[in-house]
Amino acid sequence: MNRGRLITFEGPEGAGKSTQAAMLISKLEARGIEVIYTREPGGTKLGEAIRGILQYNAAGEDPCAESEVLLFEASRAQLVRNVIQPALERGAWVLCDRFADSTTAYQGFGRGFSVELMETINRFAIGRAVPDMTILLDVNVSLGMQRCAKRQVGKKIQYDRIESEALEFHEKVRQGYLELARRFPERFRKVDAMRHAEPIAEDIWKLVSDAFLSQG
Ligand code: T5A
Repeated sequence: MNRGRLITFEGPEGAGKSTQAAMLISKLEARGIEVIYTREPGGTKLGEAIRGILQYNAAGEDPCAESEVLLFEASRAQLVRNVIQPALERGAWVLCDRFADSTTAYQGFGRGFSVELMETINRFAIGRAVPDMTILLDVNVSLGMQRCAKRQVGKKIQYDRIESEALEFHEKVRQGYLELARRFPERFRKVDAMRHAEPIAEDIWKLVSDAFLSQG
């Protein structure tokens, strides 16, 4: 049995990661491929509980910046061991909505922790689950935020703890992602996400099918 593929979606807020992951899943499933979709933080019972703490202060107090890093990593370690690694080993493909690069971009470039330290902690959390491809959906901060705001029209839900950070923070995150794409060209594929969903999905399909499905 061949190992499956791990494809991660990254990008700033409102980049369209969930939308594009769903579109890619339909295309892969139409080819008879077993696909597991999951997200970070979350994807396991423990991870979803951590998500509540990180996004909506479920514990009743803000995590300090160091705790924030470790909580994201705890969610990640659990997701890798209980969901991602077993799926890859049985040959399934895993599409993960955010993964380790989110910590490097948000807590490293955004919060200002050492990028090397974030990468070291990421390696501890992910073990062998290194993504085969990371699709960076690049969107400028104002457009991404407009999309998030539009999605919330008529709903009670407000911006979560990290979405509520200043625009400068989100700009550092975006620039951090672009830097990661330059540093790791073998894994990252940058896609212009400031377009309609359909042409973005076509570009992603070409990248994925050329890389993994064209060998026959
Ligand atoms: N975080 C996460 C860290 O700080 N460190 C970490 O290590 C990790 C893992 C997670 C938060 O945690 C932070 C980052 C985040 O702040 P989340 O709720 O999972 O929070 O939020 P996001 O991952 O940012 O996901 P979003 O739901 O905000 O955005 P998506 O998934 O990128 O976008 P999507 O597909 O939901 O689309 C947003 C809206 O835009 C529309 C959609 O219909 C939707 O309404 N849309 C488009 N509109 C126009 N054109 C397009 N091309 C569109 N594509 C989608």
